[in-house]
Amino acid sequence: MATQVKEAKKMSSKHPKAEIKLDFGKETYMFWYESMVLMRKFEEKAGQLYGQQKIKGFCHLYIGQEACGSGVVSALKKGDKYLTSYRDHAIPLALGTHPNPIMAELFAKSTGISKGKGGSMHIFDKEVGFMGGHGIVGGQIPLGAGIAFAEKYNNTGNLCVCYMGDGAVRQGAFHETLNMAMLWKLPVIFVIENNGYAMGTSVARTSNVRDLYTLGESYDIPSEAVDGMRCEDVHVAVARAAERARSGDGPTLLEFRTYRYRGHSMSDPAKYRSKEELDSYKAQDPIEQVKETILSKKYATEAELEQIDEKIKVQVQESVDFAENSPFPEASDAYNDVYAEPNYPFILE
Ligand SMILES: Cc1ncc(C[n+]2csc(CCOP(=O)(O)OP(=O)(O)O)c2C)c(N)n1
Ligand SMILES: [Mg+2]
Repeated sequence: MATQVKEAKKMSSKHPKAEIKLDFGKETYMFWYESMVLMRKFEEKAGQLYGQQKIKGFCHLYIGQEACGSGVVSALKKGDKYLTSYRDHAIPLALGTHPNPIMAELFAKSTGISKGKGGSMHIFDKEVGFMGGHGIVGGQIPLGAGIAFAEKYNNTGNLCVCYMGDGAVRQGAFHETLNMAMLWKLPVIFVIENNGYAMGTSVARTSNVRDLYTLGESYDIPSEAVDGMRCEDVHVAVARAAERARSGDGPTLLEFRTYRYRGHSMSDPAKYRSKEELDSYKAQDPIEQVKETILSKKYATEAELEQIDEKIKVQVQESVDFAENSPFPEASDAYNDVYAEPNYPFILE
């Protein structure tokens, strides 16, 4: 993949790249490390609990893709909005959502972030700007442009990052949204997390267009491929896109080349790919890459990183205890928080 990224790394000459200096300090590296270890340990635990049938229904893990979350969050600011697909537990953790209500949501408990009524695919935390958690492939793409439209209309200076998988780019909604977003110069960053597969179907089997970032160029959107296993590359590309969005130049499309170590969901044994392929990505593990830099730059010692790991392990276990000890929602709660409430705030206020 590394060579694939290198070959693909270009942007149309109509949209020259702004210079962004690669100058990350201790604080950024420690943020990347802590947030990615939290995502990884949280989801490894969720996977285990799924096996024990404590967590039921759908459960799609982000393990392997963590740099695509942390590298974006470090490049943006409070007030910016985020949307993604059903692979949605990890990004809010990087944004600062407490692990307890996310774990409780996976357990379908009333203390969950969506009151136990959404489950794994519907994590939502307005406080940190995380606008879901969407189960319909590509469904969040027009919503992301809509949010960006609202930010522009209200002159907030905020932008919206809209994540999607490689499978979602074959949806009509993707193309319609890209066209309008560029026409209206909306402050949106479209992020394709190209992990090589849509369920069991590889990118190569879905279209002749395999360099997915080139799809943005059809709509005159500045577009590029990024090594999604490296926080540094992700951060720089997003910082550049954010500058463009905030200065009124409109959207950017970024294709993060990444990989999920686990199957599509918990019910997928992932027999469509080889062990060699998986191992080649594990050798580029984003957490290990960041750890190596932290140690080589002496931002922390091995022992200090182990202490962070231990602290996070305890935090994850606390989230499990919190979820276990919480009640399920009352049956009558099924009638609450339904769109058709007479005082639905967005309509009446
Ligand atoms: C409109 C729609 N069609 C089909 C599905 C079933 N489905 C769920 S996930 C998925 C694959 C999507 O893959 P991709 O966009 O690459 O995201 P990834 O799972 O790799 O993150 C499909 C086809 C769905 N949820 N919505
Ligand atoms: Mg995919």
